[in-house]
Amino acid sequence: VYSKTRVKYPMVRRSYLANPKGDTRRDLRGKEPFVRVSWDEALALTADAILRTAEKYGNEALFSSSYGGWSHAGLLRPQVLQGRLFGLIGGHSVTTGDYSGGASQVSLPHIIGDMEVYSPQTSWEVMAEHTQVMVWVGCDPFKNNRIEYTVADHQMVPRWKQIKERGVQFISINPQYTPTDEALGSEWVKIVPNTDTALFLAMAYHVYSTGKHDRAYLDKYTVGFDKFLPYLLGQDADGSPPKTPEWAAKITGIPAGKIVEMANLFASKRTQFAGAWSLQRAHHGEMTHWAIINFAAMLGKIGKPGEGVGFSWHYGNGGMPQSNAIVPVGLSQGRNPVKARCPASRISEMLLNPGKTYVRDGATHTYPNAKLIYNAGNNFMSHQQDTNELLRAMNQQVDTVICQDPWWCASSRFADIVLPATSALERNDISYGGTYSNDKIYAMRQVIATYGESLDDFEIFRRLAALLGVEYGFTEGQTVMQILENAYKATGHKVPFAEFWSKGLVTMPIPTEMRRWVRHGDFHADPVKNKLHTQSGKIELYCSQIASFKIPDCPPIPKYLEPAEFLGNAQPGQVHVVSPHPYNRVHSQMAQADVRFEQNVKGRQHIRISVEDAQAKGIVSGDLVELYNGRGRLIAGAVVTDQIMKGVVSLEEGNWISLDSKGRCNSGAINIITSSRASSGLSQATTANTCIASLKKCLDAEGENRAYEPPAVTNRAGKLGLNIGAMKLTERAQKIKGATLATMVPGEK
Ligand SMILES: Nc1nc2c(c(=O)[nH]1)N[C@H]1C(S)=C(S)[C@@H](COP(=O)(O)OP(=O)(O)OC[C@H]3O[C@@H](n4cnc5c(=O)[nH]c(N)nc54)[C@H](O)[C@@H]3O)O[C@H]1N2
Ligand SMILES: Nc1nc2c(c(=O)[nH]1)N[C@H]1C(S)=C(S)[C@@H](COP(=O)(O)OP(=O)(O)OC[C@H]3O[C@@H](n4cnc5c(=O)[nH]c(N)nc54)[C@H](O)[C@@H]3O)O[C@H]1N2
Ligand SMILES: [Mo]
Repeated sequence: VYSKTRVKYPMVRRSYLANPKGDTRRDLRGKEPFVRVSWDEALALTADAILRTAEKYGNEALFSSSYGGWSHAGLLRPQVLQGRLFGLIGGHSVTTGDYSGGASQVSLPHIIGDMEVYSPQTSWEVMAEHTQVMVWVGCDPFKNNRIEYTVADHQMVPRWKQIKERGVQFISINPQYTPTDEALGSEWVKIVPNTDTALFLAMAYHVYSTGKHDRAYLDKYTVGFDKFLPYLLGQDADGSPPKTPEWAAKITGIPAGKIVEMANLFASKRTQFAGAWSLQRAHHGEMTHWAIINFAAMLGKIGKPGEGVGFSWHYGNGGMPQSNAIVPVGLSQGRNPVKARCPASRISEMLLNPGKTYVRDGATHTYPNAKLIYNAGNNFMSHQQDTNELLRAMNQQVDTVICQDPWWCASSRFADIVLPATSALERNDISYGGTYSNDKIYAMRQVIATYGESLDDFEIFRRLAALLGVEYGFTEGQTVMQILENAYKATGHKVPFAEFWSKGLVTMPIPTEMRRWVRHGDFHADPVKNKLHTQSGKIELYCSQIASFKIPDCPPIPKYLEPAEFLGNAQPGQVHVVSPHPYNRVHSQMAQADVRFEQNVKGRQHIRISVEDAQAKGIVSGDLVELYNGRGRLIAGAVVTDQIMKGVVSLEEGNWISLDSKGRCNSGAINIITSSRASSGLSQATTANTCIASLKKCLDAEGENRAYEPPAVTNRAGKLGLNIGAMKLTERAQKIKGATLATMVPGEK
């Protein structure tokens, strides 16, 4: 919180400040110095830019990149407050879906009636009692559960250890050996990235051809096996070969004998498949979870105690029993009158193609003509794939970029107006935990004074609302403490608010029956009474709804479709780059903090490289390496290890950006080289894990990594000269809101 990378005062990029309505020299974003301004000036400039954009192009041209909300685990999340403000002034274009589970959140509701990626898992006690084999497919709970969307409570760690002590066998299918595997002693099965679908198809082929599939289960709980089977057997109209273990061995790199051995083991033991989200952040990412579901269904496992499929074991302490208690809810985002949506990871495509139509989940949409980006609590310059493409798109299309963040993160640095927010330690809020157990409510009390001139997100948006004449609609006359108290009281918790606030924590009991809870258990017990929310009410091994969409790159059964780039079509010597979420941080947050020295190599993000690749390229641990492809180049620090397979490197996502004179990112930010290709026309999700690059030792770095230094700040030449009164902000806001003000609250000034 006291890092030199804090934004101390409101800041405006020099050329933007000099001429906000004219040529702002967009090409200098991220390059030229910032100028300190007062809050009054910064907010007037912001309000004016919002209004000018809406006046000229309509409210659709205001784009919120504030997707997700990993910034702050309280009730007053910046992106929610932002949505609330913009809703009151006629709305803005927003993102739809997310990066995390972007493919499966669209496909799985059609297939198994639920997104699954954000759903509670079978409770620990059931797992401990029933499970014999636990299969991690890319899944790494000991890393990914270190954080969560609310407050992580780490209750899973001792519980997994207990499960291990009961003799459960752990198998990890992953190009690298993970912290989970180390903790639980998993057997490591190395797989070529992006080929898991082929593995599960081959195991399905094997159990079918040896008669180990559960015909009665398929009849009772699924539809479409008759349409899936011909594909498995090589009798599909697509002319593809039978999905034999030998076929899959060539694709996955797993020997056919091992595929057969695993299929037999899973068929004969009570087995739970834990699929990561990483699997579906890939080209044709919709296919992988589906293939796992079809295989588990053929073995008759889904819905049985300790068996089946789960796609959220690594998230929200998956496995914690649920309290089902009411959790506190903050201010609502209200209604957004603008209907334009951009799939979360398609920002560059949207900017480069205003007005273009696209399909998602069977419906046709149009990209808005986005001219202003408002970013709060979100680091889109670091999280969006293909940074160079994004920079080109912003240069071409975006007049104003506003970033509201406590730090000089990648997005602040490339913004025109930077509004410094306080950090979570500098204000009051409430949170709860965990995402699935919901068994605690926390008081997030302010513990330090606000830093510099930074303001709480609530206060920044309240002041903007006041300038735009919608303050009452925004606050509804409440202070922050009143909002928090009301939210707490609405949970009905018996501990009074004052006592909760001073204690800091209250707990909620877990009902006994929830300790026996089994994912899909109700459906298994009675598939007629407890139908799934699919069209057929059953598990769809073939999905007629998806078939009806007729999407060329998303078939109605899970097929192995070769990724556009992977080891199977790479040039000799190239590597597949996976970009897992960081062990020591949440995405880009704290990338600048001292904790980075625990893992950084020569001040850069560390990259895991196999012993074989390192030897072939003359790289040793501690060397700088360059990773490059047609999209970009970056420099990272080598960690040579036998815990990653040959041909694959692993570079955690979330570094800030520092470009050298050759355009190389000198801090190792992965998205300089990733592709913005969509998974398919079904979900339009990110494919961050589908990335091929060349690797070499780097001997010509141009100096230290400067990504974690604050940018240059210069004094202004002369006065800003904004006559705020003359800007008539409130009057103009009334006009863009239109004549029918459904959002107007009586008494509003
Ligand atoms: N510590 C920490 N935890 C986090 C986060 C964080 O930033 N830090 N972020 C949170 C968020 S927002 C999300 S979305 C989740 C992400 O959760 P996930 O997407 O499940 O996790 P990742 O960390 O991206 O990747 C996990 C593993 O996937 C493997 N992998 C990559 N590609 C493949 C493949 O093709 N096949 C197989 N079998 N394995 C593959 C990687 O080697 C890695 O070990 O994590 C959450 N948890
Ligand atoms: N290559 C690759 N790219 C990826 C992924 C991947 O696996 N590989 N994963 C993707 C996924 S799943 C996700 S979820 C995204 C994550 O992308 P983001 O959600 O953008 O990630 P964060 O770095 O957590 O960004 C949060 C920002 O909020 C700021 N912040 C913190 N507290 C506050 C606050 O109180 N107020 C305000 N206003 N700001 C605050 C932080 O400084 C930070 O800049 O990345 C995606 N990008
Ligand atoms: Mo995510």
